Formats: sequence, C-alpha cells, structure tokens
Amino acid sequence: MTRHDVPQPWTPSAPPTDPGQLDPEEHYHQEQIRELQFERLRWTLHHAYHNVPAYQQLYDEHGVHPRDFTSLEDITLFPCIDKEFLRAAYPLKALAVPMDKVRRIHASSGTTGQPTVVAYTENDLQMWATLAARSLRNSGVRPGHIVHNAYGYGLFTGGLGAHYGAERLGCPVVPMSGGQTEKQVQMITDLQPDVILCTPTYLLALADGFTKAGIPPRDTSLKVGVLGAEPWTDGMRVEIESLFDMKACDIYGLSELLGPGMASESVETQDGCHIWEDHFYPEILDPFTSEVLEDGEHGELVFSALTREALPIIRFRTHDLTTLRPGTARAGHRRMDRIVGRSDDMIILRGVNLFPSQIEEIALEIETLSPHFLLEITRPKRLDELTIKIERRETASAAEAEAGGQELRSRIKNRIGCTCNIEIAEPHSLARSSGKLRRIYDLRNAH
Ligand code: DLL
Repeated sequence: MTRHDVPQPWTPSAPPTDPGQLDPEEHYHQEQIRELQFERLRWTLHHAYHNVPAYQQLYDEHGVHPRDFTSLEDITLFPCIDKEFLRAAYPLKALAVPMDKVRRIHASSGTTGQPTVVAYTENDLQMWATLAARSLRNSGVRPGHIVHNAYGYGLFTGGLGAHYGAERLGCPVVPMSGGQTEKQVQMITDLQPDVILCTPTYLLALADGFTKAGIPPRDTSLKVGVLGAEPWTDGMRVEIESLFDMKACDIYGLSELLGPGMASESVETQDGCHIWEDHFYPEILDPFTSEVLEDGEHGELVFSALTREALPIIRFRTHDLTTLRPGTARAGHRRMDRIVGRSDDMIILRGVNLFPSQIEEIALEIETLSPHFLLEITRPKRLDELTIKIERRETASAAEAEAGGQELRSRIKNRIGCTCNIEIAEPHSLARSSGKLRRIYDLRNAH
C-alpha cells in the first residue's frame, strides 16, 4: 500500500491458543512499531475526520486535513483535544460508528464537572481484553492463577476492563469490586487467590482488614498485585511487597482512551510501565507552552489511540505528568516513569509546586510514620497553609512519631522547598481508601 491509498482499519486476531505466550507485537522492535503506528494513525485520522463532525470542524479550523499526515512527525500538525472536547460532545456526539455497532459504554467519575462518556465496539472490546491480558501477564499473572478483582465494577473501567483481561489470559476471576473489606478478607482467605487487582491505597486498607481479622497479610495466598488507577511511589511498593510478600506492579490507563491495560509494568524489571505502542501513540508536551518535548524530558502525557473505532481519540491531553524512557523488558515499547501527579492535582503553595506523591515518597522513608496521610489546604489569614495529617505506625510511640513528623517537615522543606504543618494522627483514625483515595482536602473556601 502506498501512503496515498485509503488506510485500512485494524481487525483483531483470533484469541491466542496459548495465552501464556507473548503477543507477536510484544516482540516488535521500534522500527516495526513506528511503521505500524503510522499506518494506524493515518486510518484513525481519516476515520475521525469523515465520521465525527467535531473533529472535522476542529481540523478545518486549524487548516489541516488527514492527507497532510505523511509521516509520524506530522501528528504535531493536528491540534490536541482534552476533556472539554468530549464534554462538548456529551453524551455521544463524537461517536464515529452507528449505535448498533456499540457494545459497551463507560463514563468517567466526573468529580470535576460533567462526566465523559466513552463507547466501545466489539473490536474495541477485543483490543481492550487483549491489552488487559497482556498487561496482567507482563506483571506476573499466569493462566490458571485465581484473580481477585477489587477494582470497582460499573461505569468505572477498572472492574470490567481488568476482568475481561484476566478471563482472556485463562484465569478464574472473582469479580469482587471495591469496598466491603471484611467480605474481601473472607473471600481471599477462603478462595486462596494468587493475584489481587486493586488500587495501591485499597491494598493498604485490605492489609488492615487482614490484621484486624488476626491474619498477617504475609500469610495470605496473594503473590502478585497489579495496582494502579492512582499515583503511587516505589516507597509504597516496598511497603506493600513487605506487608504481603508479593510482587507488586503498576498498571496505567484512563477511561477516555481505554481503561486499565494501556501500559503495564514488567515483573522482571519493575522499572515503570511499558506503553503498548501498537495501539497507543504517546507524546510528552510542555504543559504550559504545549511544545512537544524529547523522550527523557518531563511533561504532560498526550495519547492518541491508534485502533479505536467507536470513539477516535487523537492527541488527548491527559494532564498526567511523567517522562518517556526507552523500552527494556519489551524493547520496542517505550516506558513511562511513575506518574508524579496530575497537573490539576498539583498544590501550589506560596509559589512552590507540590504533589501528594512527593509527600508519600518522603513519609515512607521515616520509619515511625505510616503511609496513611491526607493533605489539608487552608487560608487562615492571607496566606495558604498546608497541613499534613499522618498516622503514626503502631510500632512507634507518640513521642517517636512526633519526632518523625518534625523530620518529615524538615525533609519537605529541604527537598521541595515549602513549609508545612504536621499533625500526627492515631493509627486507624484517618479515612481508608475504597478505590481511588482522595488525599487533598482544599478548605480555603470553607467557612
Ligand atoms: O483509573 C483506569 C484504570 C483502572 C487504570 C484500573 C488502572 C487500573 P480513570 O478513572 O479515567 O481511569 O482515571 C484515569 O487515573 O489520568 C491518572 O491520573 C490516574 N491513573 C491511572 N492509572 C495510574 C497509575 C482509570 N498507574 C487517571 N499511576 C489517569 C498513576 C494513574 N496514576
């Protein structure tokens, strides 16, 4: 095919006969991936332009046409979109296929405004299950492992997305969903699953649940955790792996693009998530100037979906801040550093930028402090103040934890450059996660 022909859509291959083996695309080297990305992106641009009026209008306004896409670098000619683009198309005006081709609809939580609605065709669901299965295998899940899935089922993509991936990998799945910690403790104790899928903060809540039931978390059957949907740090990994005697790997995704399974961490290297570049094209942009940055530079992650039929997504600004690195365990697929945070979750305290994940990293270095903390922002006079409420470890006395709190305060001052207040809380006194944990409480406008 020459570069001027009408591009062809992607079609899923038959499910693998041996789901324990790598997908052929996992072996691709970078040039093969780039060629595939070019062809698939070219199809996606045409598909979006001809079937979604909002894309046609956007590209016409910018004076670009899918014909202008003659090499992968040309993607920068096309404007980015963000949540607003999808909100303006609420609920399904950006659909590129007739409704009778749609098989599933998910929606984002919409905590900050109107939710975004995302639809999937049969092919989209096949692609998702393939990538979710690939992600789980990459993180150490094997066919036959019993999988306890504690990601929320429903409009949130975590539950169903991970579920179909685990089934496709050949695993029995317990569709537990989030919450009901006592019940989860019982099901894990009785069914002896090998794998748990949930957010990292919920796994901490489960650890408490086991301890309360008199079962040391290390004595459970859980050997693999595939954890994501919220930022977490290497310090948290150490905490979780020693609490549970398991391998804990990261998994990334967002509902506008897919859900869990866009990228995952290899259990062999545990060095950041490999992005499945046969289906997603990542870029890093300077969040302020929108300039495209080189690999290795820190900025905002922007994704284009290469094979999505129902809802084409091209150059979507995620607001997630990270850095792209070369592939390791899967050489053709670049990795991303852990997400530091979302640009819209960034606290700006008297001019200094700060993310909850930075506090987590430092707090976990101090042995008298637990990973259970929340951040309160107030404005008692004219200046903003940050108070970190953090639980002491049960093994530490109140005085030891107070000293730990002072240490936390001074390390934050030295490394991040801001001054904050520390309040030591008693063990188990702060709210626990039941999914994505809310860490920031902005009380500046509270009376
Ligand atoms: O959280 C999808 C998902 C479910 C991913 C289960 C992994 C596991 P949304 O609700 O749309 O989708 O939220 C997406 O969550 O833009 C990031 O800010 C954050 N996020 C997701 N995974 C990670 C991760 C799902 N591994 C938003 N590390 C994204 C850090 C993450 N942040």
